[in-house]
Amino acid sequence: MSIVRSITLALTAPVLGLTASLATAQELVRYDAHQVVRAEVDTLRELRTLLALGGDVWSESIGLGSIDVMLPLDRIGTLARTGIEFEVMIADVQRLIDEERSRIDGDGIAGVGFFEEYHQQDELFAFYEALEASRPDLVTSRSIGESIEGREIRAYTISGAEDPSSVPAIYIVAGAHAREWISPATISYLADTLVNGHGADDRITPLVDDLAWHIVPLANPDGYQFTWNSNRLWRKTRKANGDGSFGVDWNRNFAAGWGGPGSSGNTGSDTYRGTGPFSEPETQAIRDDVAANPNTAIFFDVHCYSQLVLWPYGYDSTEPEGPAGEIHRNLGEGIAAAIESINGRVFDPQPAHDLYLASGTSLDWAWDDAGVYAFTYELRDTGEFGFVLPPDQIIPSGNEILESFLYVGEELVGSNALIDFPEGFPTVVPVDTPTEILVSISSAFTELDPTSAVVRTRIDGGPLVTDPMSLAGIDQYLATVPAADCGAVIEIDFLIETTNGNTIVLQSETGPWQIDVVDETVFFADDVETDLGWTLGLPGDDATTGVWVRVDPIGTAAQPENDASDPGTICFVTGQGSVGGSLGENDVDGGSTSLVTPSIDTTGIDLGTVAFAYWYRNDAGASPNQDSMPVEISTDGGATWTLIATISDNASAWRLLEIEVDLAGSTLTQVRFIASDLGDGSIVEAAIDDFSITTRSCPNRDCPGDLDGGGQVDGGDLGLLLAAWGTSDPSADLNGDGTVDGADLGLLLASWGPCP
Ligand SMILES: [Ca+2]
Ligand SMILES: [Ca+2]
Ligand SMILES: [Ca+2]
Ligand SMILES: [Ca+2]
Ligand SMILES: [Zn+2]
Repeated sequence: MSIVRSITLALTAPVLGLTASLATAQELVRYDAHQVVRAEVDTLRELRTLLALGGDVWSESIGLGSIDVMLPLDRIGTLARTGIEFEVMIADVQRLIDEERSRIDGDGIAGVGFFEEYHQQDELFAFYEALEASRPDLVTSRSIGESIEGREIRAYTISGAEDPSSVPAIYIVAGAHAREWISPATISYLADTLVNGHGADDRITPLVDDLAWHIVPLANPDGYQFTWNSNRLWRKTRKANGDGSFGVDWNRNFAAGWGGPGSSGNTGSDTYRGTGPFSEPETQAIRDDVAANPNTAIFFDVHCYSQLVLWPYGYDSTEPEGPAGEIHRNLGEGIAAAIESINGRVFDPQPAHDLYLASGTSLDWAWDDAGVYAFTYELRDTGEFGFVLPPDQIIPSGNEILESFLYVGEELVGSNALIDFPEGFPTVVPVDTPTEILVSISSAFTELDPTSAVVRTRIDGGPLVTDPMSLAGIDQYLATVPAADCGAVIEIDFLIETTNGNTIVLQSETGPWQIDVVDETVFFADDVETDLGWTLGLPGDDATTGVWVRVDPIGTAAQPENDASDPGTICFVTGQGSVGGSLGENDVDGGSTSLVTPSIDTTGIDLGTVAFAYWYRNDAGASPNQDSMPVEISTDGGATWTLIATISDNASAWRLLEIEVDLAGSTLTQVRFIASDLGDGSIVEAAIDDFSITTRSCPNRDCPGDLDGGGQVDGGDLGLLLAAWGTSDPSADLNGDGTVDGADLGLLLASWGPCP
């Protein structure tokens, strides 16, 4: 759940009267006739071929899939002859750098706000000094180490708490990679907004008072200044490696899987890991300062570019075990949603290994060794400008990242909790029957009072009724949905208190959840645990791998480990995986594969509901988010098919879908699911479970035979009565004797035709 509020504070950018003129003593490295290309690397052989061209890799890590590389034009010609597919992302790198230079060196920056331009180190620190001087009650600073070239590594703490070491802390590192200028710019905007918003903005004030924000704006000051003085595209530190080469990759030097895949032992490499874990003063500074602030709850390392929100692990393809994995995922998805809510920029939330493995990162270290929740941001953009992002994107980037940190802050102070329905949320409940719902409510950071959990319900807009929920396990509660008449709509939400007295209201994104009270008749229901005669693959299918199978799934990085049924183990998936399987193992490749239900007798249904659980992933590989899974229905034995839904959401989780379909006049009905990997190859995995076809209706009280409320007594009603034959279903037991039988059939036939 997220509650998005707008920030009413008018932000004024402080003008410090500084000029950004550059030291020009050193020769500036030029990138004339260089382009950045995005290569689609499908095999290790292609990867070796690409790397042999010796370009500057702009992607954060190296692996199969998309890689952005800067190359001189002549080698782009060579690349074209290798057959590796690529597209040009930046046609003239030097032109972008020249534009930036002439803007900063010239008069272009006179009068522009501080956050309308990038700033070198001295100016950034002057900005923080001014911030500290303006609100000494909120801002404190300290030196946390010294770089190889003797520059101070500074940290700033923003907090309105009397004792900032006694409140939960968020630790944010920026500027670890020198050329990623948008990182310190964005985080400085955050610092400015937190300080100036305190006392002026109702949302920011408590998040500054109740939390401590530790900010390291330039974790790699030597490298950053080098990008201003000498080489705009420098990434590493400025350590002299002793062989004429310079620099260690800050983000491969941490003691978490140090030396593993996605890092290099070659001193000249942009991912050179250093001589040992924490061999560098720039990483030692972070290690020691996080340790010196044991109230740190979440750690952020802010990079660019690619628009990603990443959580551990990068060094292998696992995620933190137990609830911590789920908390990382939930927070990561909440962060991405918060970012998108501001400017519509889509940031993909995913474990760091989803793209490539990378070892020795601050992210994995923060979780493994420091024991705090950890995220890496890859900020704007997705490759149009890459590292040379125009400065008019600083404030938009600042605002969207600010929103994500306000969300995280609210999670941390406990004004939010996570709600989940482990057995599913009932969008329909039976008539005149109380229904229990299992509810899971948890908070990553705040202690909840389980005795305070209540459910609130309201039937058809009537009075709001509050009932306690009973404890059903750790973080689990049973809520009772009250009995109601057919056709009623029940609104429902949940409340819980934190042990320090905050009340958290848990609702859907649009307010209370809604439940329809209807009479449901099941015509077909399959939890897939036994073989009910589905067809796996059709003539004409052309997928080469990932063909539908009915199995107890083995999870890969893209395919579920468990089915959706409870109880149950078996579902349909696109190709079985193997233990520890990689992202692309036996996913759908090369075309389409179809999953078709058996023929289902739907005689007598007018309006039916097709419901199923699905899993779908298509957000990785060479052309992510391009594929989808159509769901189609046929009522003529498979001769013609009609689209009823298109699944394309990358939940990486089981989701339920219910679709209303007109089945009037049908006798036999089939539904099919077509999973495809079309065009450029990508990772596509799908799964289906818990499929049903039902009708939902309320009888017409003034017209006893009109079971489906259609205004006449007809075949639809006959179908419902026959479906309830022999049961005590009150909606079909027309004479109320407790059994649906011939007497009821007689009454129905006697009233055949339009209702009076
Ligand atoms: Ca199942
Ligand atoms: Ca598969
Ligand atoms: Ca594929
Ligand atoms: Ca009866
Ligand atoms: Zn980076």
